[in-house]
Amino acid sequence: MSSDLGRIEDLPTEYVAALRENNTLPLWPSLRAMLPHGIPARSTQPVLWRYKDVRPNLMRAGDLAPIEKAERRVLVLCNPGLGLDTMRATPTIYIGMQLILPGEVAPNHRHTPSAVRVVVEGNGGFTVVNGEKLPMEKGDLILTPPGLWHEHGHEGQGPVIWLDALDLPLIYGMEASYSMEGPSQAITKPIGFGPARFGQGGVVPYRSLDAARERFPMLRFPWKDVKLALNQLAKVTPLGEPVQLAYVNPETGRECLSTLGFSAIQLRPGEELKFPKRSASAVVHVVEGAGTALVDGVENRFEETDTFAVPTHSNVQIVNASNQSPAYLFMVDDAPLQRKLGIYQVFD
Ligand code: GTQ
Repeated sequence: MSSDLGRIEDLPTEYVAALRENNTLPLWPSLRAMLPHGIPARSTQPVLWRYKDVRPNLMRAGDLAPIEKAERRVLVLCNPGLGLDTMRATPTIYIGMQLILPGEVAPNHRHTPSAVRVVVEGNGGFTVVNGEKLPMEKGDLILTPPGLWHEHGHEGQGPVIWLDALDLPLIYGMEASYSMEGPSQAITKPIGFGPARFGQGGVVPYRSLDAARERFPMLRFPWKDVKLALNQLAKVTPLGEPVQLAYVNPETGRECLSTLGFSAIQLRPGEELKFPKRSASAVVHVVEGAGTALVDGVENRFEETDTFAVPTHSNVQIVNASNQSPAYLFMVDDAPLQRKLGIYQVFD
């Protein structure tokens, strides 16, 4: 196995200077760094963001950053292994915590990155996507796919906070990230439009079989339905096997967005789950319950509404701290992108 392919310092100085002069670089001294044997080079740390640390600073942003000036009032969860200025929780996944206060409006825009929201706390928030008003209740997943207009509002009391997940590092890295602003949308669809048509597993509106496929038939996945489905699945899943549901496009049965994937996990009371090692990176948000996550030997004790990063190719074990109640997790990963690239791997 060749690991010593020579160092740049061993080359004649005037040769290296001549290469630089011509905007070129010799591959061989860096080949192994770019193509390491067996496992990728990884800088992502299995970091835990505690909600009790993030929330007070987010509330302070409520005073410091008026919504009219901020457009989106967000604290970005940054992975220290990837640098605190590059807005990455993992190499492909951006995570933000967004605060909206009663009566505020986060104005209408659309952009090339894909985004989703998972509601963390508060009542009365809503997002309008493509003329559909989507109520935001704790644990709900709301999609704002690439290019679709979206704006947020709040018609309740107290703060509303949600987690934003975007493929921004990827799209920005491609130099393909941009947005457009527009006037507030007219609401053109009845409330509950998506779940009323596509919210029941196994059945879809008859006429959708003949119609051209909608790219995004479900924009809101209510947590109460997903939790019920997890509770049903838990009853028939052998212990030791993850109780995990993928959020899919109900018309295709495949992932609902092309880059990022979403799933919900139930940890049964006292359950210790070992996940198979995977090539995808992920971020896990704790919807309900508490426990311990052991990620590549780093132990993180998590509480409800905490969030942690899972690097590619890492060993993951998650334990429910309670012997009485289930715990519920939401996971976002870049597996859909990796599947499309033909590089997705599960190492059982
Ligand atoms: O709410 O549309 O965290 O455009 C980052 C970019 C949220 C949003 C973010 C965004 C949004």
